[in-house]
Amino acid sequence: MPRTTAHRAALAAALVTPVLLPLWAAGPARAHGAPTDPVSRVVACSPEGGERAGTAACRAAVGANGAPFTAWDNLRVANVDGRDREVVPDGKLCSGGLPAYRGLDLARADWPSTRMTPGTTLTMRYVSTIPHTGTFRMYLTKPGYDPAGPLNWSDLPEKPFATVTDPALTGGAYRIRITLPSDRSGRHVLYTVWQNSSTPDTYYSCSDVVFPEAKQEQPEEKEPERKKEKEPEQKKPGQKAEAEKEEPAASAAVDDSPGPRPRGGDETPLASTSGPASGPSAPVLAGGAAAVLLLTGGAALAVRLRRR
Ligand SMILES: [Cu+2]
Repeated sequence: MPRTTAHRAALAAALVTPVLLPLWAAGPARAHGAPTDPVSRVVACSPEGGERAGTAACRAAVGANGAPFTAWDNLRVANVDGRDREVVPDGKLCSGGLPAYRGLDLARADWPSTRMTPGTTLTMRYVSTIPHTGTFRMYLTKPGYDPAGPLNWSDLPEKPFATVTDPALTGGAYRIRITLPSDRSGRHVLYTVWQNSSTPDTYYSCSDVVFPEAKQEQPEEKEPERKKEKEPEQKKPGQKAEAEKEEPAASAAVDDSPGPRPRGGDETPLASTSGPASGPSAPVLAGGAAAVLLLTGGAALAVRLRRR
């Protein structure tokens, strides 16, 4: 569709369905995108990252970077054409090898993170205001990954666990249905590669995620308490049924619902934030951010679109 139409559609959707981060507060003109759920390092540590931006990891990242991550949605490399492993050097996966984002490559185990449950199906959000066509490839670091070391290509499986082409852009974000591998525990990096087909660019993102620590192999009956604790937090009722219904679909399915069709998990984050800035303030932050967006998002976005 023509760009102006797309912009109008994106704006309309943005006004109906707020995202959970104040990404569209007044700021420099921008386009492109980055994952917001699970939140990417560049978004978490951007000036719009809220509490997360104040964490030790983000402060160190900005320090090492020498400049703030204002252009959180502009982490892209031209003309890679799928040769990610040749073009992006080991240890520099999170910056895409771009000096302007080098702070994101710091090897540390305390980046703002998102809790996840192995084997679950969920909807990733990748915020964007200007639509591009292309394919998203999602990788998860291998079992045994050491988050205290640099992220190298050998830490990622050869093949992505999910691949989605041209997902729906609703509410200002691409909705990407993924089913997580079931054999991860502890802290990992969800590495997202968005290879555009409508531009020469490929976008790279690191989202830090934390799975429950591995437990001993035990009969299910032995762990009822822990399970009960986790369920309501991770998904709303109905989400599970839906995930089961969709299985055994491929490891990822495009969420192509055209409108605000009610579905479990779309109104609330599927996974909650953890890490140094976690706690009861997270929902409050999200709610406040949504309000901020409702008040300022439309105007800021309109200004931005006009600038384009
Ligand atoms: Cu772009």
